[in-house]
Amino acid sequence: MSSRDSLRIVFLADTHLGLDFPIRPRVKRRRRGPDFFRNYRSVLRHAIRTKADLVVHGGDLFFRSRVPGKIVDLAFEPLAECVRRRVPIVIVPGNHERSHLPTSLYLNHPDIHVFDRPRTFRFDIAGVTLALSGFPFERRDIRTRFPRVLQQTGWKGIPAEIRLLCIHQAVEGARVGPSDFTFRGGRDVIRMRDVPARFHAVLAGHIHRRQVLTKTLDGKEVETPVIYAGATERTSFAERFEPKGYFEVTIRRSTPGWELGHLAFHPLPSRPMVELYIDPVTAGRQLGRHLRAAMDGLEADSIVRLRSREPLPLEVRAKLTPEFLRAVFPESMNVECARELFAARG
Ligand SMILES: [Mn+2]
Repeated sequence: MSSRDSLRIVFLADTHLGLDFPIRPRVKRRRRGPDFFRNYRSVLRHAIRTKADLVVHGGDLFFRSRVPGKIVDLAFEPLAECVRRRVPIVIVPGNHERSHLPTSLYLNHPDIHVFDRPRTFRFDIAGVTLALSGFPFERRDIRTRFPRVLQQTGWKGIPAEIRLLCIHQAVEGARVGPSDFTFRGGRDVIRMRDVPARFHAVLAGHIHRRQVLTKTLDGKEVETPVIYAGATERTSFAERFEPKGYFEVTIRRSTPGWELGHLAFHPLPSRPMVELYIDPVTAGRQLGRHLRAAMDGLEADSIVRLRSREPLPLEVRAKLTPEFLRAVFPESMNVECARELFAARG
């Protein structure tokens, strides 16, 4: 058997399938649900077309733990297609799944591997041995418990040339949101120095912004980078400036052993997210006209969020019904109201 010089893994995370995807919608309006499925399928199609050695999903496949059977099938059918085309799949259950994936016959396929408990999956890919260790999202004090949970994966007892750790957790130094919040010392945060150097990389979900962490909080370089692919679509306005996509991770032969090679980020399409501020004075006179003027120049498929810097008069708030907004904004847009619009005045 010939032994290869490199392996290529397609790594995605936080697909949040099922979000805004009602099975029997009460009102007909544009939904964001199909955007999430489109990007998810496009990642898996890429993996099949380029004959990736493996697909890793870093968790939050679904947007919550109980999803309708139709959503479960829509999510698992493309995975089944992947394994039919000889691309094995590894999935980490995330927090939105409450650390469990819904049961499905699809998951019985021997090439779909789920970290339903701390464990290690070993692959022989054209003569190269690859071990993926991981565990489902751990809600309780992962900071203290990480070394023990990692030990429970049994990674030390399983020989392999390449080792990856797959998790759905926050790691120190990870940044989120428009104001760059940084995860530091919380109980829900894993320390960089607790990741054993024998792992070539950590493939992580949970943090929706794409980033690669290589240092401890005090600036020391570590051996094992933590790779966040980020979400494949923007799940909230906090992510509105972030590019979305997935990574292609190459691991190559070196002397001695193996090393992390090229990390290619592949962007995925995301519709523009725009915040429109309502002016309480002009809105009080002509709300519809005010909103139409404010949306002038927006892309037709924008996702709009209405905001206000000041409390709105009661008569304006009363007009901001879903029916009113559907009449004012084109069908091609999504519109939502920030909670502050309905907050009590003063
Ligand atoms: Mn998530």
